[in-house]
Order: sequence, then C-alpha cells, then structure tokens
Amino acid sequence: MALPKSMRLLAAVTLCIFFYMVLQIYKAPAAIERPSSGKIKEWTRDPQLDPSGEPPEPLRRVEGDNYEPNNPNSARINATLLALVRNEELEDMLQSMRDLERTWNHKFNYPWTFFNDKEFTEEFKKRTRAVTKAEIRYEIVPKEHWEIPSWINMDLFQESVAVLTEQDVQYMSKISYHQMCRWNSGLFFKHPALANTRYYWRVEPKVHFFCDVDYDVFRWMQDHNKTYGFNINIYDSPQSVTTLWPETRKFIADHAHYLSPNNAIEWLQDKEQRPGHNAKANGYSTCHFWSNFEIGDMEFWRSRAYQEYFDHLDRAGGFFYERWGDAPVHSIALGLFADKSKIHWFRDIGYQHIPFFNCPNNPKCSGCVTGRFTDGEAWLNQEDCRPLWFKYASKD
Ligand SMILES: Nc1nc2c(ncn2[C@@H]2O[C@H](COP(=O)(O)OP(=O)(O)OP(=O)(O)O)[C@@H](O)[C@H]2O)c(=O)[nH]1
Ligand SMILES: [Mg+2]
Repeated sequence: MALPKSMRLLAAVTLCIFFYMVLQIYKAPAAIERPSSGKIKEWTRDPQLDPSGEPPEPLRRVEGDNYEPNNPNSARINATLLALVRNEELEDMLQSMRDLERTWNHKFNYPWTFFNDKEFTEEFKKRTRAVTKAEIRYEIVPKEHWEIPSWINMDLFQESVAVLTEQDVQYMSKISYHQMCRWNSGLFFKHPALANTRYYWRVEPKVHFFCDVDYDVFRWMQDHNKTYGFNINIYDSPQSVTTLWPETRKFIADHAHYLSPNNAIEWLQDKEQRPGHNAKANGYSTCHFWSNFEIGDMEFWRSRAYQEYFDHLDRAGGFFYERWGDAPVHSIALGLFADKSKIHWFRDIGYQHIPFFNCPNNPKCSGCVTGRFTDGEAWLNQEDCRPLWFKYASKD
C-alpha cells in the first residue's frame, strides 16, 4: 500500500534531519574544552606545580649578627621596603607587614619607607613600629608630585570619565587613583627620602606572603645584575590604555637609540594569544608585570630613557584622560629599554594580592594552594599571561 505523498515527504525530511544530527555528533570534539581552563596553548601545566627552590647562587644569608637591625657594619645594601598607603588602611598594612616580616624581613631587617599624600597619624606610626625591629621612615609625597599637572584639562577629564566609566574602566572616576598611578609610574623614586636608596620592594596593604625566603633578596638583585623582579603577569583592560601604545610608538620613533638590543618588544606586541586585547589597545598585548609586587633597581627609573619616556606620557595626558596604570607603563618601559635577561621571575616568593596568587611547589611555603593562580571565578585564569613572558623571555 503506497503512503500518501505528504507522508512520504515528511519521512524524507525526518530522515534528512536524522542524518544531519548524526553528522554533527560525529564532528563534535572528543572531549569538551573546559571554558575555565583558559591556559595558553604553550602550557601543558602550570610551572608552579613543579618542585622549585631558591634562585641560583650566590645567595647571601644571615651569619651571626650580619643583618641585625643596629649593626653599623651590616651586610644590608641601599634598599628599602616601600609602601604608599593611607592612614585608613592601617589594619591591611599591618597584615602585609606581618607576613613579610615573618617570612623574610625579621631575618634581614631592611628599613620600611611609608609614603602618604597626608600626614601619618600617631596611631599609624605606633602600630607599624610594633611589628618590625627594622627602622621605619614616614614620608609625605611632595605636592608637586601628587597634584594634577597644570596641563590637564579638567573638562576633558570629566568627559573621559563619563565615556570610560560607561566602558567599565574600573576606578576611572576616582581622581586619587589616577594620581596614585602617575606617582607610582614616574615619581616615587624622585622622593628626597630615596635619594640614597637604589633597590626597593613595593608592598601594598592587604597582600599575603606565604614562603620562607632565606637569602637577601636585594643583594641577590645586585649580585646577579638584575633590574626588575616580578611574580605575577596579567592582561590589562584594553579600554584603560587605548592610546598608550600609540604614544609609546611616537616616542620610540624619535628615540630608537634607547631601545635595548635585547628588548622584549615581541612580548609587548603579541597578538596571538588575545587578538581582541591587542586590537583594542592598538598594538599592545596589554600583558604586564603586576606591579603591586615589584622588586626593582631605581637606576632604571632614574635613567634618561625612562625619564624622557615618562615625561612624554605625562604630557600626553593619559594618566587622566584614560587610566594608564603604573603596571603597564613600567612593563612597557622594561620591555623596551631593559635587557630582558635582567628581569627576574621571583617564583619562590609566594604571594597574593586579591584575586591572584603566586604559589610555588616548595616545602618552604604554607597557606596557599600549590600552582593555584586565582581563588576567584574560573574565568580569571584567562588573565594569566606569564606564558607569554616565558615564551618571549624566560622563566629565570
Ligand atoms: N596615601 C594614599 N595612598 C593611596 C591612594 N590611592 C591609592 N593608594 C595606595 O596605592 C596602592 C594601590 O592602590 P589600590 O587602591 O590598592 O589599587 P589597586 O591595587 O589597583 O586596586 P585594588 O585591586 O582595589 O587593590 C595601595 O597601597 C594604596 O594604599 C591615596 O589617595 N593616598
Ligand atoms: Mg591594591
């Protein structure tokens, strides 16, 4: 018995749909890619999962009283722990200090230098003094280093705030945030209190340190001729730095002689890993050393190359009309003007600034999860750009 024509048509369509579905199932990947993995293709696993220890010798250690706080012939070099901090952040600063004193500085007793745009309160001084045997200096940022520069047009600033806030640029409307980024970028090392200091370790309130470090980190920088040390590398929000790379290119065009022969420009310009970021930031990958932790040689910031670069950026106005951070500004300068072999990954200094971690596989560490990059939402793993640095520079 023949089926009516409409039934035959329906059967044919159903058959087609069936075969189409089978084909789609066949074409699907064998394993579903976890959207949370986010790790770069070069990595099969995070290198912090592998056992690691101290960086190479020479390592200077405590012997007898060589690092005692009042030893006039101590082995300390010209270096300081430094923090820009507000009086209201006292509890969070104490937390950071306790961690760093416990893991490192109670052995080496490097001085702390605190900076503030206002006077420190007596309470701030009293309570910070109680958590260290080392000397502490309390310094005020000079007005001319903090105030908004005269060439910034405040109407234009307000317009930019409206536009970039709309584009979700965090802290865009907070004037003090812009001032802080500018000061950390190009002015902190000019403070008279640091005139005789060469190395610094930047510490923010509310950060954690997890690993015992048993060598003089500043002396290690000096002995190994390092310019800069970092431990976390992340992407920036490209909307906050739209014209930073174009301004940088203008500067390079006139100052090519400042480029290091062993620079990391390829790292700065990578567009493979996050093409969208590179496009929005007009050629900059946005990968940067996360500067709430930095151990550096201020000679680099005091160099002619950096001073002229900073002045160029400062005149361009992007610390206010956009939200250029000290992290991308420092990172770009290092990537261009420093020898990349002089930039060191302090994998052994376990660290957290919300929401990211650096947590090595090292018996000297406790309180963090080995190899965990974030305890925030899974998508934050995608912000990790260490693999880019390792690809274009090294893990040293
Ligand atoms: N004295 C002073 N310190 C400031 C000011 N703004 C920021 N800071 C300090 O500068 C550092 C960086 O500021 P944060 O607000 O932590 O900036 P951030 O790390 O980008 O932001 P979070 O992710 O919210 O921590 C911290 O040590 C602050 O205490 C300010 O107006 N005055
Ligand atoms: Mg912070």
